Amino acid sequence: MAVVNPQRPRDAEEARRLPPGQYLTRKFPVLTYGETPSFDPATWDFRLWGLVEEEVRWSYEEFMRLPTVEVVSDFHCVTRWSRLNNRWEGVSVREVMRHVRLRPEARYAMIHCDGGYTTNLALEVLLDDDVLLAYKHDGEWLTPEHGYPLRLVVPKRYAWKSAKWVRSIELMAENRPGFWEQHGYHMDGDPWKEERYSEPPYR
Ligand SMILES: Nc1nc2c(c(=O)[nH]1)N[C@H]1C(S)=C(S)[C@@H](COP(=O)(O)O)O[C@H]1N2
Ligand SMILES: [Mo]
Repeated sequence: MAVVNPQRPRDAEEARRLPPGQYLTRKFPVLTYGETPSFDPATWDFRLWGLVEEEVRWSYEEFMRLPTVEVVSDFHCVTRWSRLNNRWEGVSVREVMRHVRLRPEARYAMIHCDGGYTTNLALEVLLDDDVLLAYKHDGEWLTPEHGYPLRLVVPKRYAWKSAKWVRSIELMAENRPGFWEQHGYHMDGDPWKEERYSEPPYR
């Protein structure tokens, strides 16, 4: 009898989509450093700030009126599991960024989350067309552990860059390390280049 190992690609297509050093999971593991923050729609807001001509702030109700997109993408955690074909629904980061005029020096972004988690991204990575602020996954509202009410999804980077419980994006001139990047994870984190860790002193 053939034994199916769920961690191995089923076919050539899955094998092609698995970055080096990764195995497959068919489940949806939760990976959080710390507690799941609570959410109050009355006080929640989402902000774009830093190197922008004028800051923008949306209430939860306002944010949910922005046009929606759906993106199917693969999710690669640096701890080596990958989950293929995630159907994310939310607002494209390109759409959100249309509402601000960037200062010419803006080249990087810091993502700020409830609970204090941060992660940094180059602006060109953040503005890729498959990057979104998601509130649904595979047709269901995100559960609190997976980032409800709003998480970033950056398919072309390791999943620690896909920040959960996002509250703001800060535009910056210089690159600065976020939470895991300060603890030795790579500043860019491209899974196809296996950019898992950087050399000390991590900046
Ligand atoms: N705010 C916040 N976002 C986070 C994390 C976290 O600890 N806090 N963990 C990251 C890591 S390491 C991974 S692999 C993914 C996991 O997302 P999931 O728990 O929805 O699978 O979320 C990322 N986003
Ligand atoms: Mo991760």
